[in-house]
Amino acid sequence: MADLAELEQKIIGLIATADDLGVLESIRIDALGKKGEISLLLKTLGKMQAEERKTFGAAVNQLKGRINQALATRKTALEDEVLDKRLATETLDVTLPVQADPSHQGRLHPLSQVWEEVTAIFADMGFTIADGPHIETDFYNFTALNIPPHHPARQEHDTFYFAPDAEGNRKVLRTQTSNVQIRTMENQEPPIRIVAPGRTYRCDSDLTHTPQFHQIEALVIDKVTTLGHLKGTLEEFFKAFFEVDDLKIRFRSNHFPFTEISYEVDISYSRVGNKIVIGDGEEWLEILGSGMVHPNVLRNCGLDPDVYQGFAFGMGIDRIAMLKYGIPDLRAFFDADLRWIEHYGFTPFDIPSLAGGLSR
Ligand code: 2NM
Repeated sequence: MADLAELEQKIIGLIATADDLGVLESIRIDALGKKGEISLLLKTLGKMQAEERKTFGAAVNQLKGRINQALATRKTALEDEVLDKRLATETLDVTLPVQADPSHQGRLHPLSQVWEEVTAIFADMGFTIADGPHIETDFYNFTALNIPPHHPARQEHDTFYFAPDAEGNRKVLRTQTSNVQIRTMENQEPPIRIVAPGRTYRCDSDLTHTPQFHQIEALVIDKVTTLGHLKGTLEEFFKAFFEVDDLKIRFRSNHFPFTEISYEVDISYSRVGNKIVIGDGEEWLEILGSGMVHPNVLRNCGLDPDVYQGFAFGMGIDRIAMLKYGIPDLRAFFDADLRWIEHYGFTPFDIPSLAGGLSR
């Protein structure tokens, strides 16, 4: 019995000074493991007299209980120490600014944003988005649009020409997106309601022109299509695009080979300081060309002008992007300057829609 007290003192002493969980576990194995000191004591019970076995067995079992208790207490204490140490080193400063998620760092180019905005508006009005080739034959870029060979209007287009083929035909980089309208009229029975946004090309480069630019052209063909439809469409479009309730539009007579009657369209704005504010105002800004599709164009596409008529218009996406977002220099669009994109760009997760808001 004296041995038991001594053994208890030794083991409890070891447990009290164990300073990590690994050491504590080896103390447990040495005492209570299969070949541990307590287990060996229990194995001696078999050789004892019944009376002795009873008292000694009970004493060893109680000792075992106390050792288990001491082990559990020390284990909890050591685990708390480990946790405290972690909490002390792993600090989190909640006053630091939130780091931007990398997926939110990219920016949409303002042209891409405006492209999405205009297509969202026209799609909402019931237009289909159409596209076509950028490298085009002379017929689709000029002749079908009522601009015959040697017509002076061809010179105004500053066309990029490819080298002539074996038959002497020269393809061109399209100077406007009207080739899409021509191809649509050839291939699709009216009613037609399409917009064709896309890249266009002219050999011209200065403060307000780049050799590659962007246009959106619209075409509506039906049995009854009027100037009233054109005016209503444009008024709705500009109010939606510039996100204003008040806006006036003005039609000025003009001439295009592909429309008869033809108009240039202005929208109203006012000057606040040196800023242009689109909306109600006394000043006028030229914004697009439009008209009723010329009967010759309809005929060139196999449509009978006595049955069908329609309107078309075209405008520069680059220009309306500059106007809406106050971007002063067109050439910056093509510079790929990251600082510029960060300033003028849009987050790709704000998808423009009439219901959800265009530019927010
Ligand atoms: C403009 C201005 C006015 C136009 C005409 C056609 C077609 F194919 F129907 F004849 N497409 N686009 C048009 C009319 C384009 O851009 C300033």
